[in-house]
Amino acid sequence: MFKKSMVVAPPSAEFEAVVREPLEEALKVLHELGFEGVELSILNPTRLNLKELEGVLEEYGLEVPALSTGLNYIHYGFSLSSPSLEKRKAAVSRLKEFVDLGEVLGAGVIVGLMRGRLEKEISKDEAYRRMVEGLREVCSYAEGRGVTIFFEPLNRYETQLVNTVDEAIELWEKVGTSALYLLLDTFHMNIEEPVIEDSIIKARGLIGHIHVADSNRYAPGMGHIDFKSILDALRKADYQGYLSAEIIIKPDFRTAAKTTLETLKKAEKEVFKSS
Ligand code: LER
Ligand code: MN
Repeated sequence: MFKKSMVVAPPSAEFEAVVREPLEEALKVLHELGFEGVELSILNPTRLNLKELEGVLEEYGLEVPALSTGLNYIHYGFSLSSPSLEKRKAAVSRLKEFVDLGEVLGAGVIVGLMRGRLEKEISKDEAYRRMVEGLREVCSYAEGRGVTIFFEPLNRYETQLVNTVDEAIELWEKVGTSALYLLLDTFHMNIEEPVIEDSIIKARGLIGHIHVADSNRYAPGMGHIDFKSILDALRKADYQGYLSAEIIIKPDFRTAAKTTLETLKKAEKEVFKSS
């Protein structure tokens, strides 16, 4: 069985595939429904009231498997591959601040949108080189602190840098650090991978975190992804981490969260029964 979490962001977040409710209310609902964790999507980890956060996490018995960083790209343009030195530096130092928080909370740090997209001023090779350079610096900082970095292949409409599992494995080999793992997101995989299950098996041993969303990015169960087959592939790949729902909330938070859990639990039942 896999532990489950949901991505929760501040109500002001300009990203739609997250829960945007006041944190304490969101955690209360996740706890009541039976989630084991919460993935926190944060803008500035140094502005956080850590004591208060640790208090509510303890109150609702929730772990934090991962810290989601993409709002820093959406709101501020912080990007590892940016043509702007200032933006690249800001991305590296912000990711290091996330690593510091990850160390305290026992959470991995996601590099998804913060690798940036290809911008007009530079070539793809140059953008890629800068991304690798920034990633190496963040990973070496993370290694020293025992924190894991989760690199996420994203679909072609969100970036031109690393869209597929094959490309992510190639990047992993290039960066060459023990801190780096992959984050596979079923929404992106449904667009980019020829066969999602085969790609999961290919990434065996490298998968650090999973984002679940259905084909339309709504809750699992609201689209046409076969979660039984996906969870079976994750079982075969010996994946032990979280299934974290990064979904567009429809029709409302509680219903989306319940549908997520019901779909995943039903799929799990079938997968683990037959194993
Ligand atoms: C963006 O589409 C996404 O999947 C996020 O997890 C990236 O940070
Ligand atoms: Mn994702």
